[in-house]
Amino acid sequence: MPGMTAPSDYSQEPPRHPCLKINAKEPFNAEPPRSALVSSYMTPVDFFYKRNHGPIPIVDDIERYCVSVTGLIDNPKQLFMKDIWNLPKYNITATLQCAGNRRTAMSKTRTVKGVGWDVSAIGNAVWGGAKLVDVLELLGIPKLTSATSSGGKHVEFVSIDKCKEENGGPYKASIPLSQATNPEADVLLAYEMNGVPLNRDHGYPLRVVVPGIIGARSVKWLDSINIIAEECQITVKGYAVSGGGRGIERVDVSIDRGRTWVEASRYQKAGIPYIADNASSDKWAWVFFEANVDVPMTAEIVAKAVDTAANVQPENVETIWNLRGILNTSWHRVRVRVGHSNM
Ligand SMILES: Nc1nc2c(c(=O)[nH]1)N[C@H]1C(S)=C(S)[C@@H](COP(=O)(O)O)O[C@H]1N2
Ligand SMILES: [Mo]
Repeated sequence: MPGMTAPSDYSQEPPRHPCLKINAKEPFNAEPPRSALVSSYMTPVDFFYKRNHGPIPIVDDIERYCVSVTGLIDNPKQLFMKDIWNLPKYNITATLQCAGNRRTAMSKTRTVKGVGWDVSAIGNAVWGGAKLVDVLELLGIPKLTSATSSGGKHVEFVSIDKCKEENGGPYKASIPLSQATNPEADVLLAYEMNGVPLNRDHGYPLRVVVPGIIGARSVKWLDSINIIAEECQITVKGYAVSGGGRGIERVDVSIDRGRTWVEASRYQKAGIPYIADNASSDKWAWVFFEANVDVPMTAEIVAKAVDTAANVQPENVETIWNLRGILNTSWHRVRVRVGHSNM
């Protein structure tokens, strides 16, 4: 991306206030002492919680920095900072909270996964910037639109940071187009926080602010904005394995809890087609599978395999429950949320 780079290590991180309680060092995740929060209605930038998924990007040329707007839109465009500065400026006071705030307390009931936050992964600030509704109007998408003529129904924000949990990919989040084009929703492309340019931790030079508390949608270091359809194509990958040296005859994947299925492709070794029970296949080894499916914004993906003796995985774990909790061969179910992997 022009003008901004995303380092893959932590050698160029910005300075941070020594009072912050560090919950994870790399990527940097920290919250202020609780007393600092209640001592002012507007949280000072230094004390605002910092929730990162990778190293902080570096702006090397603000003049060249631009955000590309693409996807299901008639006129894709590159937006430079001057285009955004030229739009009417709004100052919106909004509290942002990480969805993982107070997670530590929850983990006392039963172990949970994620950064351990106390009670201060929350902050209130006045965000200054252009309204997303004005930016989209400039690009030909009118106010209060719920679908573009080419079927776009969501606005996806893509950043540039290399995120650990995304295997080095960027942080992304999306909101419905109806929210993005609603002037009352106050969605901002913000360049200021508490009256000063955003600092590096909070998304300099430009971030999205989606008011309404959930911080995860407020993508920092914006790289592109994509207008997307409700459904997204994703690749489902997994393994299937049977006992006794039997091969895998087929694997099916469903996105509607088993009402309809698509057959997945199967493979073991590159360049050699997998044929169950053939000498070219490793009979004692697992078989990988892969299928492309269109999924709605949220879905439960199910996979099941059939072996060469026509054994099929049972649908539910309840029917094969046993005291030792072994041999759970039931259908594998995975819940997904497209374009999302936050908190
Ligand atoms: N590019 C990018 N945007 C991001 C994140 C991130 O790691 N990278 N974290 C998200 C999450 S989970 C939260 S809660 C907020 C945190 O914003 P803050 O660090 O400015 O408080 O930013 C969101 N936007
Ligand atoms: Mo978050």
